[in-house]
Amino acid sequence: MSRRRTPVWTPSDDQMGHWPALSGNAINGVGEHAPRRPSPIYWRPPETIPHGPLQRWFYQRTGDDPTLAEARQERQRAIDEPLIPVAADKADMAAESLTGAVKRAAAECGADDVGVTAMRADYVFQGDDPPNYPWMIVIAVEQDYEAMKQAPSMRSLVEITRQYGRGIRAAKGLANWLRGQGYDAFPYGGPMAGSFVLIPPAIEAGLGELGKHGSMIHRKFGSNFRLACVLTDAPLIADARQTFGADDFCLHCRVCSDACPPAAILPEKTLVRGEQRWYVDFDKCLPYFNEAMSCAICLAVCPFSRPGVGDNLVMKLATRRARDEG
Ligand code: B12
Ligand code: SF4
Ligand code: SF4
Repeated sequence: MSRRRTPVWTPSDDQMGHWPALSGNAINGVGEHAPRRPSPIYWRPPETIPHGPLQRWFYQRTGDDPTLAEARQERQRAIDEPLIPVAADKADMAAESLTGAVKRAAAECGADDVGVTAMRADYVFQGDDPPNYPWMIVIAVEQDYEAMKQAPSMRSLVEITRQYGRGIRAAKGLANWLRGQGYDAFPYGGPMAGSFVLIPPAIEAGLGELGKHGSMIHRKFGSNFRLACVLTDAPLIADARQTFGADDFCLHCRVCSDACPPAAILPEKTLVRGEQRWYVDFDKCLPYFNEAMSCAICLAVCPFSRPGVGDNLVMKLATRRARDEG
C-alpha cells in the first residue's frame, strides 16, 4: 500500500511531443529472461538513440543559468585536459604494493573512495567494442548533502555538475599517475555514458550495494555520490564485494519510492536482462528528470545519505545481522 500524499506528477505536452514510439523499459530489457549486455539509452550522441531529442530538450531548458554554465565549462576543461604519454619504463612493483600505491594516488587525486575490479565484456553497451584493459579502478566522489537536500533545484544541478568535474579530475589524475609508472591507463567520468555501465563494476569493486532507487548505496556516503573510473593494464588485485544490509533494508523501506514525483521506483525487484533486481521505470523517471533539473530526489531522501544517520544505520544492521547469525 502506498503512503503517497501527493498525486502522481504528469509531464508537459511540450516534452512528450519529443517522446519516441519506443519504451525505454523495452530498450533496458525489462521482462527479458536471457542475460545480455545493456543497450545504449541516454547520454549518448543524440542522433544515435531513440530518446536523443529529449536529451537536446533537457540541455535547452537548463542552458542559461550563469553558475551552471560555469560549472559545465569547468567540467569540460577537465574532460579536455590531455593525458601524459606512458613512460617507457615500468615501475618495478608487485601487484599488492602497486594496488596500495594506486589507492593512495587516487585519494591524492581527489577520490573519496576507490575499489578495483576486473573489466568484463558484459559491462559494455551493445554495439561498442569492449575496451582492451583487464582492470577497472572505480572512484566514488561524495556530493554536498546541503546542496543535494534542495533537489530538484538549480543548486543541486550545479552540485551534480561540479562533482562530475571532480570525478573526471580524480580519474584523469590517477590515469596520469599510472602512465607515469609505465602503465597504460584510460580515465572515464560522466556525464556522457561512455561505452560501459559503472554501477555493476562499482558493486564488484566493493563500493556498495544497489538500492531500490536504482542507484548505489555506499556504507559512508549513502546514495549521495557519483562514480568515475580508470581502465588500466597495470597488474592489480581485485577488491571483494561488500554487503552491509542495504539490500535487505530496501525491502522494508519506501522513502524513495514515496518521494519520487512520477512514482517511477518499482516497489518489487524486477526481471531485467536475466537478473531479478531493483529497477526504475525509465518512461516515468526520464520526463521528470528532464523537467526538474535532473531531479536526484531519490538520492537526497534515502536515509543512508543523511550524514550521521547512514553510519548509525550501517552499525545497527551489522549488530542485527550478528545477532541473527549467532
Ligand atoms: C543513462 C543514465 C541515466 C538515465 C537512464 C537510467 C536507466 N536506468 O535507464 C537517466 C537520465 C534517467 C538517469 C537518471 C539518474 N541517474 Co543516471 N546514469 C546513466 C548512465 C550515464 C548510463 C546508465 C545506463 O545506460 N543505464 C541503462 C540500463 C543499463 O539501466 P538498467 O538496466 O536499469 O541498470 C541500471 C542499474 O540497475 C545498474 N545495473 C545495470 N546492470 C546491472 C546488473 C546488476 C547485476 C546490478 C546489481 C545492477 C545493474 O546500472 C544501471 C544504472 O542506470 C550512468 C553512468 C554509467 N556509464 O553507467 C549514470 C548513473 C547510473 N546515474 C546516476 C545517478 C545518480 C542518476 C540520478 C539519481 C540522477 C542524478 N541527477 O543524479 C537518476 C536516478 C534514476 C534512475 N533511473 O536510476 C549515477 C549513479 C551513482 C550512484 N550513487 O549509484 C551514475 C553512475 C552516474 C555517475 N557517473 O555517477 N541516469
Ligand atoms: S531521479 Fe527523480 S524521477 Fe527519477 S527515480 Fe529518482 S526521484 Fe524518481
Ligand atoms: S530510500 Fe529506502 S528503499 Fe530507497 S534506496 Fe534508500 S534505503 Fe532503499
